Amino acid sequence: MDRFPDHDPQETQEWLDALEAVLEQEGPERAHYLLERLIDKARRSGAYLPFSANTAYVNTIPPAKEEHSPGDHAIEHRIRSYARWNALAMVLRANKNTNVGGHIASFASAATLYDVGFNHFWHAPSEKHGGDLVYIQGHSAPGIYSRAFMLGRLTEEQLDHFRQEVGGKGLSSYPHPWLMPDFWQFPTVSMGLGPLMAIYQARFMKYLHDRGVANTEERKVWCFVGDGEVDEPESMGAIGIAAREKLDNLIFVVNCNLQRLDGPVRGNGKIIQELEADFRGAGWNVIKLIWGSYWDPLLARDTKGLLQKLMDECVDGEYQTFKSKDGAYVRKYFFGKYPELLEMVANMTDDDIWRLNRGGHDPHKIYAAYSAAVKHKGQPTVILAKTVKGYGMGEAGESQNITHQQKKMGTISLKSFRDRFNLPIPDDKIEEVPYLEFAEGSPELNYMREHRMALGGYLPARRRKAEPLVVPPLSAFDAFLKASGEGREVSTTMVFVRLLNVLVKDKNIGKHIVPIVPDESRTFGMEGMFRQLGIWSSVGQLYTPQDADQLMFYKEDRNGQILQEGICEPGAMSSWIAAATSYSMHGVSMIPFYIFYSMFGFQRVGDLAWAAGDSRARGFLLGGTSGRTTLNGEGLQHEDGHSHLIASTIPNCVSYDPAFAYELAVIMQDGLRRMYKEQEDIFYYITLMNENYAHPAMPNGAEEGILKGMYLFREGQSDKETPKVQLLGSGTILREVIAAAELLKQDFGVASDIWSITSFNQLRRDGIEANRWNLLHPEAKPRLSYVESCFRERSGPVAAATDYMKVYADQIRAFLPKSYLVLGTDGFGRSDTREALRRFFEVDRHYVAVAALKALADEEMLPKAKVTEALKKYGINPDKPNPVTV
Ligand SMILES: Cc1ncc(C[n+]2csc(CCOP(=O)(O)OP(=O)(O)O)c2C)c(N)n1
Ligand SMILES: [Mg+2]
Repeated sequence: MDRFPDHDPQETQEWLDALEAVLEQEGPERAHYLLERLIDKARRSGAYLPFSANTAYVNTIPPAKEEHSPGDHAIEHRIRSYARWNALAMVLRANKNTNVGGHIASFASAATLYDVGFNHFWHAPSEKHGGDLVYIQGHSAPGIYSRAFMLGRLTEEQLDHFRQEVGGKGLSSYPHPWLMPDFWQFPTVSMGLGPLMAIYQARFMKYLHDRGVANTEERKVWCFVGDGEVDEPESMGAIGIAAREKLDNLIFVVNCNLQRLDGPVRGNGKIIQELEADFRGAGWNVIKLIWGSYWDPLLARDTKGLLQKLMDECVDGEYQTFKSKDGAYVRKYFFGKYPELLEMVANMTDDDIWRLNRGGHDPHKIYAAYSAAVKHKGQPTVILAKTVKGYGMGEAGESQNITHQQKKMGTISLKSFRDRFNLPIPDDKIEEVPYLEFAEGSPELNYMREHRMALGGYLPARRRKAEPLVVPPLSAFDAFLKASGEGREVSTTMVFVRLLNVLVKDKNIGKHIVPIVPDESRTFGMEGMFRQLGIWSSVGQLYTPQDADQLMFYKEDRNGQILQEGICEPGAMSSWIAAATSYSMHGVSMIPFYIFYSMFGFQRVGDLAWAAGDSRARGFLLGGTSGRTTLNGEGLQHEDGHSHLIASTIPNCVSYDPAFAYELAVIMQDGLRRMYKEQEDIFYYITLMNENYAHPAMPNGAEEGILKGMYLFREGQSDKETPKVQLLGSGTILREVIAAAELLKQDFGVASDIWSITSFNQLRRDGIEANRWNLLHPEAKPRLSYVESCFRERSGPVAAATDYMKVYADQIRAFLPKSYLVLGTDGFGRSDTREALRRFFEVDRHYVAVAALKALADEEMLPKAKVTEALKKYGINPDKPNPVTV
């Protein structure tokens, strides 16, 4: 208000009195209406009134409007105190001997926020309710274990093995479904991914409901976010979509403890005010939960608004410092700023002042905020809860900059923590930091259990499997196993779209298919699906599409099947994760196919792909327009020569680079079988190309090799005199390899066995497995890797070419007994025709032929002069610069 000098205080008072009268007699809604009308009138009359997204620095819900918690607060306080202690104890005990780390201060600030949720709000899946989904802040994991321990869900031994997982009895450092598949649902510790995934989870639940796949109506997604974590663009980047989609099934709780790892979050500002403006501006329902109940009487007496003014003026850096001191300090440096306020607290002791609590530590206020949030309709809600980092840790960390990583507490601090929370631990036991439990039959244990049973059971808990789906046999794709026929040239992308068409029509799994596109449908030739399947929209289609008169018009529909994400790969990936974990979250398997420019896949959203692996996601990722030389024209930023390498870093990601229609059909069918019938926790990355060519029929018995990663595509005819080479190729470059075999035969009388390599990644994994076994069983008959078994009875050296970096094909070198020459596309891409690019990157048929001859010469099966002859014959300049460096 200081921005505007008050030129006429009497007039001001008249307006304020009028407003007060409306508030008293007609209520806040009427007052709101009148104010909006006044602002509207002023603007229409030409006045410039800049928008302010902020409200005063007080709780959004006034005391009179608070819904009262039905809980027993004394019992809840004891439960929470034990939970705090055990969380602290497990971190201290784990670090006494092993130094494995862990966090105390984060949960200490959030304990009450979780406790109220567990006791009163969060449903587990049951017959009555599908279950709420809670994204827990990664660093608060000890507190969640602590509660589970008190409920008998975890043992003391497990707590003692916090962060010591290798023996099998431990607890993971953070929420990881991969490591604790019956417990954790969401990997949240990579800051920013939790909030992003939660938004798309909430949206996907609306999708499932609209399509009649699952009833998700009463279910909520709760997402706990750190106030430091909101710095991540991923945390805030999708809040607009949550509002646009009216995700009233979504509740964010931002734990505003004013600190992050190194220090204050907004020392010079106010994080709650900043976030209020961001979220309100984006269209969210914002509930500020700043002050605890002890402030209510003071605020009620603040008729002149002076306390309010002081609250507004004080910055977060100061608020933090206050809580690292004591009541006397707060009296002097907070209330002391204005004599009237000093007077206001004159009859309060320093202890009374210290007890003035923050909203996020007040179970009554939290209950009121949660209850308002779950009832709110038409908008997502964010609760901005002010807390104290390291609450209760006293000198060992309360509100101190070092607190985030504090994992040691001396005896004095432990004793004062014990006293503060009234914990039954004798002095002579305090240094052992014993775990605390409520006895069987105690009111506290009964209370905890009863409240959880009333809400359907324990949380967190993760469902491992859903009903298996009936997946189509390979024969359903018969048409793809035959030759495409003369003149029928198509790309593998087209083949994929056709396969998808077969799948969406399948009577068993058609409904479960979720096509996901980030504004690239036309790039991949999928626009036909707009009309056929519809693009899901929660409001249907409110306009006549421009192309309404066309066969394949842009159809949005409440029952639409396609998720059109716009230009947002992280969002599309989050939708894919939601669909790919639907078997666990919703008990119904969905089959997502997310197709994207391969360059904007793993490289762009790699951390989400990692989280997908941790989440045990099941689904298909399709890297479209892949290959460094196959997407001609687009250039350096678009031409991908390494996505397979990144894919290979994720242990449960199975990746393929197929060349032909039948390969793709076999891979997809087996993927469906493994993920949705056998329910293996794996996901697929398949690259697709946009080069058109004819597709041959599947060689007899190729299925097994296609899936393992290689099979003999064509055997070279040779007698004993003819030198022979083994040629390997993958993706479209296989066709260059096939052409090279012709050249070798015609020009040099060399025979070639041609192998189609569907996955160097899978071949390497298999080889490593065999080698490992041999290492550990030195005297047993050695196991052969699949690569070795393929080449065991084959003669001649080996040469490989792919449209990826050389290291991709190089991965199998260790399993090849013979000399091995690898071609690949290292270096930045650029735009040109495919022919020119393949020449430039040295992966065209001529280079393959030269490489084959060189491999033969290295084995002394040909004179070296033959290689020189080939270089000349094919017009290759040996002094051409290396494409990596130009
Ligand atoms: C992407 C990412 N970057 C950095 C970290 C390391 N890190 C873990 S916690 C933390 C500070 C968190 O502060 P805040 O979000 O405020 O949570 P609090 O513990 O205060 O509740 C940081 C930087 C991480 N886990 N993920
Ligand atoms: Mg914080």
